[in-house]
Amino acid sequence: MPNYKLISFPLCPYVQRALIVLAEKDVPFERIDIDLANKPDWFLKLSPLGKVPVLQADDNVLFESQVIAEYLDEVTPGSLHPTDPLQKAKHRAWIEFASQTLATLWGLYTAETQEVFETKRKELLEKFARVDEQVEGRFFAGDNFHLVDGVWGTVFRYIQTFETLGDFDFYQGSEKLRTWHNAVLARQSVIDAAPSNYNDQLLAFVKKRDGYLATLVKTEIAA
Ligand SMILES: N[C@@H](CCC(=O)N[C@@H](CS)C(=O)NCC(=O)O)C(=O)O
Repeated sequence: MPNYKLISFPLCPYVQRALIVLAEKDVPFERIDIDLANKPDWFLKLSPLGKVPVLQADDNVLFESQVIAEYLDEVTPGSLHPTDPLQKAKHRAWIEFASQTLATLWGLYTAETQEVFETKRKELLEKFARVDEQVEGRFFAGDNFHLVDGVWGTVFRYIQTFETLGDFDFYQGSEKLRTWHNAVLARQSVIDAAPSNYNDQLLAFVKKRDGYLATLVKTEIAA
């Protein structure tokens, strides 16, 4: 197996996507965290888009979290994708939908006004209602954990933190979504993909952005 190095940033949901597969597949790797506000030159030379995660496999450089996740899944025994091509394509489609949901979440927690926040919250409700129709069990496709579950885990982690700030009704009372959320967030690979003080770090970030959501963060958070 090649020598793997994952260039990372602690709060990044896309980095978590790669970390979850590395943990699920028990792949040894070295992790290098960088400061995204002050990207090192060596990183900018390596990363065509200037974004994390980047995976170095010996001298080969891979970028884009889903490319990295799929590669790691393919070169290790077993698969976190279904074998049936149609089901696999469906999982990939709902992974892309999770990426779009992450973009909406970014819009929510950086919204400067309550009005923009509400627009983003409504967009999120619509997205969760759409994915709710697809969920078939404890996990996305029943009892087995797949790549798609890990990716949605990075969405649920934000929801878990934001739910401490108010009743935003993200899942509109859906038992199915709540069960899926709980099952994914209880998975060891998903737990270990974020720092243990993730909640505080995310709230500190929200405070620093000083948008509408920051007004709901009551306590002083040490960054
Ligand atoms: N589509 C990319 C998104 C990665 C991404 O947006 N990473 C963020 C951190 S979470 C980043 O590196 N941002 C730095 C920048 O845009 O300058 C992927 O899936 O890998």
